[in-house]
Parts: sequence; C-alpha cells; structure tokens
Amino acid sequence: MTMQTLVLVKPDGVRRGLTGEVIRRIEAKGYTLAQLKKLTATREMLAEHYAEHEGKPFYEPLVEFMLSGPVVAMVLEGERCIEGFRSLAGATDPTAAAPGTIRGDLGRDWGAKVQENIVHGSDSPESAAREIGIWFPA
Ligand code: DAT
Ligand code: MG
Repeated sequence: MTMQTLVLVKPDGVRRGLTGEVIRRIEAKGYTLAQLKKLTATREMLAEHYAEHEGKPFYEPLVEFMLSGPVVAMVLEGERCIEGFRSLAGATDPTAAAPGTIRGDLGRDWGAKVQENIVHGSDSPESAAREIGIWFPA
C-alpha cells in the first residue's frame, strides 16, 4: 500500500495565512496531496488525536488552542512521507527548530502554555492510520 501521513495546518498557521506556504513546501518536496479539507475540530476528535498526551501539563492548553479556529487537514502520499514530512516540519519547539524547516522558519514562542508550531505530522505508520481515520472518516 502507498505510504500515507496525516498533516494538519494548525489554527495558528491558518490564521497567519501560512496554509499555502506549507502546501508549497510539501509539493516542492514531491509528496502527493491525496486529500485536503478545512474544518474546525471537535473536542472528541482532539481527545482521540492527542490521547497520548492526556494528563500532561500542556494537554488542556493544546486542546483549547486546536479548537481556537479552523485547521486544514491533509493526507500526503509518497515513499517514506511520514519521516519526510516530520523532517520538513522540524523540531516541536519552534524556537529550537532548525532554520529551513516549517517550524524553524515560520514559528516562534508566543509565551503561551502550549507551543504553537504551525503543523502536525503523524509520527509512525500506526499513528498515521489512526489519525487519518479521525480526520477523514470513511
Ligand atoms: P509533535 O507535534 O512534534 O509530534 P508532540 O506530539 O510531542 O509533538 O506534542 C504535540 C503538541 O503539543 C506539539 O506540537 C506542541 C505541544 N507541546 C509538546 N510538548 C510541549 C511542551 N513541553 N510544552 C508546551 N507545548 C508542548
Ligand atoms: Mg506528535
């Protein structure tokens, strides 16, 4: 099966008008955009999506942030696109993320309880399958 990954342009990225820039980088890298939509998440979707982080100090701020506006959800396809998109995205902390990456070039610390870092990308084939099911239910 073709490898797929779930990418979100988070509410900060959509608000700041960076959706096109994120898609430009994905297309320039050579991945295929298989599915794309703009939507506002629900608490239920985010509880599933971020289940691994429940109980952490940034969990509630993360959910509130992800509910703060629409996101653009995408399914990318391509050989090794899971690790490839994580590499394009850069490190979680946008202050430390390398220049050249989405988070390093476009993100910064705004002093909030959760890091606002423009994009989400699945971190494993298992996460990708699970997350695609949440954002693009059959
Ligand atoms: P990633 O999005 O790089 O996979 P993650 O899954 O560990 O990172 O965390 C999900 C999001 O939560 C992340 O994109 C930003 C936020 N976050 C993670 N760790 C944090 C921390 N220590 N303080 C504040 N926000 C954090
Ligand atoms: Mg993660």
